[in-house]
Amino acid sequence: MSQTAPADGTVTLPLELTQRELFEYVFADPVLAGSFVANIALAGFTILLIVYLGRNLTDPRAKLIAVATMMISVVSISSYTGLATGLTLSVVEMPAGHAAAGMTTAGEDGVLTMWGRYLTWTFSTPFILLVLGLIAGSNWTKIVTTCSFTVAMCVTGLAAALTTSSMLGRWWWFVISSVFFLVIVYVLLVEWPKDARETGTEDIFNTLKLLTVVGWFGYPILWFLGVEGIALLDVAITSWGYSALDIITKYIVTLLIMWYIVDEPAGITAGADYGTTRPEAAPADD
Ligand code: RET
Repeated sequence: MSQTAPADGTVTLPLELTQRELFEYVFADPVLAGSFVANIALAGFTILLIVYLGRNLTDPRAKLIAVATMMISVVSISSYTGLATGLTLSVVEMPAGHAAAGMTTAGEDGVLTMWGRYLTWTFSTPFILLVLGLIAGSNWTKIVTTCSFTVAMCVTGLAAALTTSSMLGRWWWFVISSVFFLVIVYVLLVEWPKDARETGTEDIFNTLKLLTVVGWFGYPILWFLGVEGIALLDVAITSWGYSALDIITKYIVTLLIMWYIVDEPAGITAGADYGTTRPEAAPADD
């Protein structure tokens, strides 16, 4: 990289916002700050509720579903703490031709990018899919397929948000990510409903499937309309959009799952020796 000093001898240094400045920027905007804080509170409350509702579970497979469900909120509380503290936020300069090109944020060229969201979806969405697959009674092949593709979708979505070299680059990442998303949608709409019918969990699965498919489609739509895409929506509204979708795809889905599994219905249980790493051992009775 070369830097040229103006003829009068003054040197212009590129400005970079500190984490403290980003934190102050977030909390100067109650709508933006609210979109983070509300989710920290909801995730904390959801974790406590899972502990409470799951306290009498005995079947290891039902417990696995409860733990994997809890991980969704564990990732979420960490994700939103990263956003609220400014740790996982950056001001990113959009390429020429982007609707938000030339915008400034807190005096710096660029728009506020909540890249921590895309990063943490990489860790939260596999747990959602693991739980849905377990409830449907899926084999591991389909579970691993969806979990792998969601990681690929989130990482390429992160790349779309952070690419500043060209518009084509940003949208190409968006297309790749969307194709990966369609693999997940296929398993959710075609494969797992069949499995759930055989397992006898189709009622709960179909409700979860509907919330998940409709909710998950909201994310790319929001990305498209938001400041990363065509910039029709401003940062705070985009952020609330994601937070609202998170409420549906994580906390509402979690509550439905927990209410269903507390009674340990036959479709989700597998007996005391499920998943043992000591096949020769007698089944434990706790
Ligand atoms: C992006 C942009 C690129 C194209 C696509 C996207 C999809 C994101 C989705 C996110 C789901 C997140 C959830 C989080 C819960 O913790 C990355 C926005 C297809 C579907 C459910």
